[in-house]
Amino acid sequence: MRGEGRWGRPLRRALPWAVAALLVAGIGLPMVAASSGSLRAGPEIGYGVAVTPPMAHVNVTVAMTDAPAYLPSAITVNTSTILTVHLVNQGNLTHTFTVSNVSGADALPANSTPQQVDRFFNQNGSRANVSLAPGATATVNLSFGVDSALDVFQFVSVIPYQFQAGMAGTISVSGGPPSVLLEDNTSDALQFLPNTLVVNVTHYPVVVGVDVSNLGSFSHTFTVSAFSNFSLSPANFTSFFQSHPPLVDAPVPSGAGSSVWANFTIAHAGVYQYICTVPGHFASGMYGFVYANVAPPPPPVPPSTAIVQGWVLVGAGLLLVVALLVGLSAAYVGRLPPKPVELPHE
Ligand SMILES: [Cu+2]
Repeated sequence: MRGEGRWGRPLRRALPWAVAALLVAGIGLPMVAASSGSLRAGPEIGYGVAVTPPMAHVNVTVAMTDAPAYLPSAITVNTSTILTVHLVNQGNLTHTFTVSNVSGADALPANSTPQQVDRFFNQNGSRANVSLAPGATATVNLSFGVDSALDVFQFVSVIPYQFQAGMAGTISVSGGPPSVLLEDNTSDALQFLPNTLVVNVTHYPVVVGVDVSNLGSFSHTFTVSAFSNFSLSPANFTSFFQSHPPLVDAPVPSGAGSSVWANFTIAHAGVYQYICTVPGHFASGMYGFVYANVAPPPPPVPPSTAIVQGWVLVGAGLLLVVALLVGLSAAYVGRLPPKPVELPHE
C-alpha cells in the first residue's frame, strides 16, 4: 500500500481525460468567443479623437473713412486662425475699431442709440477696442480658436452716431481644420465600416474630420445630412439634398487604399446620418450615423468588455465540466472505445 486508497486508481485513470478536457476547453474558449461575434475584425464604432489644430496667421488691411465706413466691412476667417487687422484711418475724423465679444450678426442691434452701444460694450466687454486719430494706423490681433466655428463678431465705431450712420462690419468664422478626427472605410459589400461614429465634445459647433478609406474597388461618397435626428430614405435623399445641402459630400475615389478627408461642421448635438449617394448603394445598406453627444445604440457585441469575457468564461466552463464528466465516467467504465469482440479465426 502506497497510500493508494479506494479512489486512487479511478482518479489516476481519469487524469489523462482531465488533461484532455482542459485542452478541449482551451480550444473551445476561442471558438465560443468567435461564435459570440466578439472577435470580428474591425471596430463596430468609431470614436472621435480630439486634436488641437495649429493656428494659421492671416493679415487683412481695413481702411476707416469718414463716410463713415470700414473697407472692407465683411471679413471671413477659419477657425484656428490668428487674424491681424492693419487699421488705417483715411479720414479727417477719429474712428474706433471695437470688436464685439458676443457672437451674432445682430448682437448689437443696428438701431441702438450711442448710450445703448456704450452699455453693450460695458456689459459684454470687447475683443478689441482701439481709437485712431485722423491719419493714424494701428495693428490688432484677434484669435479664433476651434470654439469659434460659425461665430459672427461685429465690429463698430463707438464714436457717437458713427455706428448709427453705418460704420459697422462683421468677422465671420467658418469651419477650419477639424478639432475632432475620425476614420471610416467603404467596402465593395456596400457598407461603411464602421457605420457608427461617436463625437463627444464640450462645445458646439465643432469641426469634424473623417478620413474615409476605400477597402474595395468601387467608388463611393461620404455624404452627411445637415438635419439631425432625421432618417433619409433611398427614395427621397436626392430631392432632400437638393433642398437641404449636405454638411459634406466627399467623393471616395475607386481603388483599394484611396481615401478622402470629409470635413464638416456640426452645429449642435444630435444624430446625423451619412450615406453613399452612388445609385443603389444606400438602398443596399450603405449608410451610418454620427452620434454627436448622444449615446449610440449598444453595439452588437462590444470588443473586450466584461460581458464578452463573461460569456467566454461560461462557454469554456461548460466545455470543461462536460469534458471532465466524460473523463470521469470513462475512468470508471474502462478504456474507450471498448475492446472489439474477437472474431473466431478462419
Ligand atoms: Cu457607395
